[in-house]
Amino acid sequence: MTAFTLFDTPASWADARQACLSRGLDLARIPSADVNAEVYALIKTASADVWLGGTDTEREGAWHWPSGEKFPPGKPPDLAYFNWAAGEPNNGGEFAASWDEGCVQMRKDSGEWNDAPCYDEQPYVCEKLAPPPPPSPPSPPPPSPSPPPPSPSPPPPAADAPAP
Ligand code: MMA
Ligand code: CA
Repeated sequence: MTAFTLFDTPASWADARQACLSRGLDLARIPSADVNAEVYALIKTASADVWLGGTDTEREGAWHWPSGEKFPPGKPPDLAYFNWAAGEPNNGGEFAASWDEGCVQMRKDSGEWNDAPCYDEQPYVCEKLAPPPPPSPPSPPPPSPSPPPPSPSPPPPAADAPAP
């Protein structure tokens, strides 16, 4: 089951998110190293670094996924997982006076994350949204027939016994 799809069409972060939503998807959320590896593998063929769903545009430094879950750096309770490249997020670093960096891209060469200007146009990865949990009526306990106990295996022949 693959929950992620690469769209190798350059778009700003906001346009990329709308494009995902219009397909019943959302920009990718990366909650674990396993998922990071899955998305990194998916974007090996991308033409450029890709947008993920992370953003801090509402409040500088308050990184969160489209689901609202926060991730570091930040204050607990956060998702524990992040994969920022060394020195990131830097909100532009030495260029911070010229532009803001409020959206998370995954670098195709390393799978690491960087904060980048949200208006940059780049490919993006959408994720299939989890369906709402089904209503759970009270269910009767499952029948539990106890299987017959396994028959004991015959003892091994004694080491010095002749083969039958
Ligand atoms: C670029 C841009 C930034 C990133 C730095 C890292 C020059 O800016 O991608 O988001 O932090 O590179 O050197
Ligand atoms: Ca950056």
